[in-house]
Amino acid sequence: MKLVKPFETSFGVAHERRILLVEAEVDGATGWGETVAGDTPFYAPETVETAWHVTRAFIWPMLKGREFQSAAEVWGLLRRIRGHNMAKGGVEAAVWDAEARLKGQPLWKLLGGVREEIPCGVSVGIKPFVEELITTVGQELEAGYQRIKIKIKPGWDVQPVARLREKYPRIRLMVDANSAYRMDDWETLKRLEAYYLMMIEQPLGWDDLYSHAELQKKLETPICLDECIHTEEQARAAIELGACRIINIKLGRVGGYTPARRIHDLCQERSVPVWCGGMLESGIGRAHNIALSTLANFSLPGDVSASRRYWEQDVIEPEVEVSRQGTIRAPAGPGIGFEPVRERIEKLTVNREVLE
Ligand code: OSB
Ligand code: MG
Repeated sequence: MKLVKPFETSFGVAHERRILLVEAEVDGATGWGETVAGDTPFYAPETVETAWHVTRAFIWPMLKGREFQSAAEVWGLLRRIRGHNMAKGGVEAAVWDAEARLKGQPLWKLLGGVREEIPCGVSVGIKPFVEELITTVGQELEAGYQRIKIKIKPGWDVQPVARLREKYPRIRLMVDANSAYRMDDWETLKRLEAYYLMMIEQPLGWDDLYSHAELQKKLETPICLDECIHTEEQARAAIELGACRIINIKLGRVGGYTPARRIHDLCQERSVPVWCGGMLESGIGRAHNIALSTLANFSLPGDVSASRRYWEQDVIEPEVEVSRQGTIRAPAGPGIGFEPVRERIEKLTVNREVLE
């Protein structure tokens, strides 16, 4: 799927997304999931190809013909597979959708969600000029979004943040570095504190909790971890070490709803707020992110936003829309509550494998 506009982060530019969708047949019901691995291993270790391989060669044989009572058991059935969370998460989410459809219930309710409306923010990519950033942010605020996150990297940090703050003194503003800095850069990050950011997301190494704990001691601004939190154990370690004060939960990065809910509950016990991150998902992954965001401790606006920000035409109906107040209403229909449009998906499909 071609993005309506390119999205630049510290690790690269995306013009389009190759998206791996999973359709799971469970007791005659069909559920859909999205495996959020990217084309490159530059955000996380998995790629579309590794996820495809692990799904067909390891995940499928462990689930094929297995009897289980609930999608909540899938994570446990896959425990022999180490890592490959995105591959697991795509399949697990599809089984959850199928279970909710079998029960005629919205997935978010089945998961224990409590929020009828989720607060939305946007993630704004790196731009060639500050003027363009300011225009884009102005449009997002006009659309109602409650929080602005901008991507930063060395050379695109203090200046764009300062200019944005000058223009919009009162907005909820944060930055995401996607691991572009080293501990030696801490003084640059310290300078960002003059602009009262809500948080600084993943400034240091993708798997480096220790350095984040050291950095958090030097900063007043909360650090939020994204890349570092790929398991419940890492989440616990991050909280105990003081490596962050906020956690971004992504279904794919942690391996599905079971680990996502455990991390959510752990954070809730420790009074660590969480929010739902995005991976430039199609409508299917987006619908799952909405379901996850209804859990009680998703108290901060996340990166889940309207379909039209990404796609000319999404693969679900209705498309995801955001209210003038910057919220998305949790859907009333069964399962993910949005219908995948088969003809549109077929048209976009370049490779398919049926496992049976
Ligand atoms: O770090 O949150 C991230 C996109 C791709 C990979 C990593 C990230 C992102 C985003 C975009 O920030 C979130 C979205 O709008 O879906
Ligand atoms: Mg991030």
